[in-house]
Amino acid sequence: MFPRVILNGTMIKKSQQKKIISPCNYKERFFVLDTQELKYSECRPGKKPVIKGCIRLCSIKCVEIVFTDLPIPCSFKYPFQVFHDNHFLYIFAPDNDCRLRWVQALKEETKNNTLVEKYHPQFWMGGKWRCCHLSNKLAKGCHAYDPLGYASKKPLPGIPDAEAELHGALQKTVIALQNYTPLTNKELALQKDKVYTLVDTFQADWWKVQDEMGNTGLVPSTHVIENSGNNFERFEWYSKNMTREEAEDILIKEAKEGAFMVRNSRQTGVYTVSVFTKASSSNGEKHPGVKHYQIRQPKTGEPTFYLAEKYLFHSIPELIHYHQHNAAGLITRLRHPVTQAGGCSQAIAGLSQDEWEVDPEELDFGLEVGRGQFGLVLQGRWREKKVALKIIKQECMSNEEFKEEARIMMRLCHSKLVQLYGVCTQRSPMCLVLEFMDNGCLSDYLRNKKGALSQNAMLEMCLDVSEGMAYLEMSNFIHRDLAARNCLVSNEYVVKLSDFGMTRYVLDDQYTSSLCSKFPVKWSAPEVIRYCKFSSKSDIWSFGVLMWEVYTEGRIPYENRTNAEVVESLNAGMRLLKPKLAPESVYMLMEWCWKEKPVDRPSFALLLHELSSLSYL
Ligand code: 4IP
Repeated sequence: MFPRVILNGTMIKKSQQKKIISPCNYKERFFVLDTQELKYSECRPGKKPVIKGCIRLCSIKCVEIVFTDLPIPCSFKYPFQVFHDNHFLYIFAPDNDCRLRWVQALKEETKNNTLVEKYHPQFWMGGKWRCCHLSNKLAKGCHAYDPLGYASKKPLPGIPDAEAELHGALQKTVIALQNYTPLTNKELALQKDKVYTLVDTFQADWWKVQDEMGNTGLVPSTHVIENSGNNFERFEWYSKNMTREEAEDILIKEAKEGAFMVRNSRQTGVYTVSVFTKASSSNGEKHPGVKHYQIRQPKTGEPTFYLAEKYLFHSIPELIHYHQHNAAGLITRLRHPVTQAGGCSQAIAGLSQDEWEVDPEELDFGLEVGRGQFGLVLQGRWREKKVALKIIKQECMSNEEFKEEARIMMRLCHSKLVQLYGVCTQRSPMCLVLEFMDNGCLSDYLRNKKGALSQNAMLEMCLDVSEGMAYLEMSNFIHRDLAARNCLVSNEYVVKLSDFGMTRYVLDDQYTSSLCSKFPVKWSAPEVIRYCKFSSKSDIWSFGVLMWEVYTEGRIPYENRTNAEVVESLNAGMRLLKPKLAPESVYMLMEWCWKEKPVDRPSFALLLHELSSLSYL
């Protein structure tokens, strides 16, 4: 009997890395599932498709969705796994419906096989399972496998009709008004200003939403708002009926660098961002003024918005959120939202001052554990917790600006980031309350452990940092000073990022101007040295240097060379040499980070996946 075709379509697959030397790559393939096999081919225009792989259905032991907390490094974002013949094939579908169709059909066709009882719901990465942390790829799974699964209990839906497609097109989205940390596994994390697809509103208080990675879950309906295009009243930066002249009056009165508002433009359906800067220049002379930027939409019909053409967003709140952190083409970052009645909005929506202000009575100050850019770091206690207390010397930091930012930084929460618990501003000098890291800074740690670090340990350090950076990249947050000295090592030897974004508040010109001695030229991308152009791609450059620091066990890059000499050799296309301990494959990643053009460098999401695959070496 001839096999019957059940499903076919284009998806992306990750190489299965069957051999130690297999590369980690993502390839677009045309998949065909029939009653006997799952085949995938390479399709090239005008040429016959070439079959690249074929899996007999009888060898399949598990098919399931992959849950992930990491960004996906290819353009299709909905992963599922096919475990067969002791190999794991990860396939990425373009949308969740497509993924469910494939998982459901494959489960149906394999339900009578000898299947696993338990499977791994997350990826195999960095030499371990992200779900249970076991380091044996063939270790028994950690979650009960359901061979039928929810979807396969129902018959396959028919081909969507025209009306259904129309409903799809009208699918509603919501915007998160504030962050939300799930308390049960039925819930989903929300990130302020991100857009989510609304799946269900069957309960008034809990709505089911889906994030861009395809994960669904319940969220409090009070934390989201319908993204109906012009529903911005609840945002502190929106002043609906403000004219250009009124906006100028209010912002000039406010006279704060980066004070801004979003208002309706005279053109119906168009919005304008008005922002005050002390540095607008006319005839070469600098003087304070208000700049007006229209929020534009590309003419492709896509629901995207931009102020600077390169930075596109799905919603206006997302766009504003991004430019609150990055000037990215604007004259200044949007620093202070100004309300309709004038006056900078005090609290970020939903977060009261109490949530980030630490009561000085609750702090116990202990011994000095270090000295940083901003002053002393002490060991301390806060609410029964061992903490690090960073005492900020007044002359070192622009306090007012930092207080605003601290609230944003407190929302950045990831296992590879040193957590900021709060800020104590009621005493002088101000102090930051941070997670305590027993093993100090990474550069010292590397030097102390010289000769004793295994290849795995070094790779693990790079993976930790790239995970933290992938999270910052996803949160549109630029580190600006990534280096081993700004990473800390926990008592469990986990490396975490610290001091992210802090250089913006340093008042020492020697540190902030690329021409001066304290500027970290040796860690900086060429576009940062030349034009102070920071981005996630300039962070990538610094990450390459950090990898170099790890594999040289804490050596100073370009030892014995001055900043000027370093700039000269970079301009001549020279790069740091391969550290003796770095395998060729690791050095190739460093070189990738040091590509002259930022676009040629990888994203952190991609780098993280590349690094993970190296743990086979
Ligand atoms: C190949 O990399 C392709 O990704 C293969 O996928 C993959 O085979 C190979 O993995 C990997 O080495 P190059 O194209 O750079 O050689 P495809 O066959 O779809 O092109 P899988 O087994 O994943 O299909 P290994 O593990 O077979 O080496």
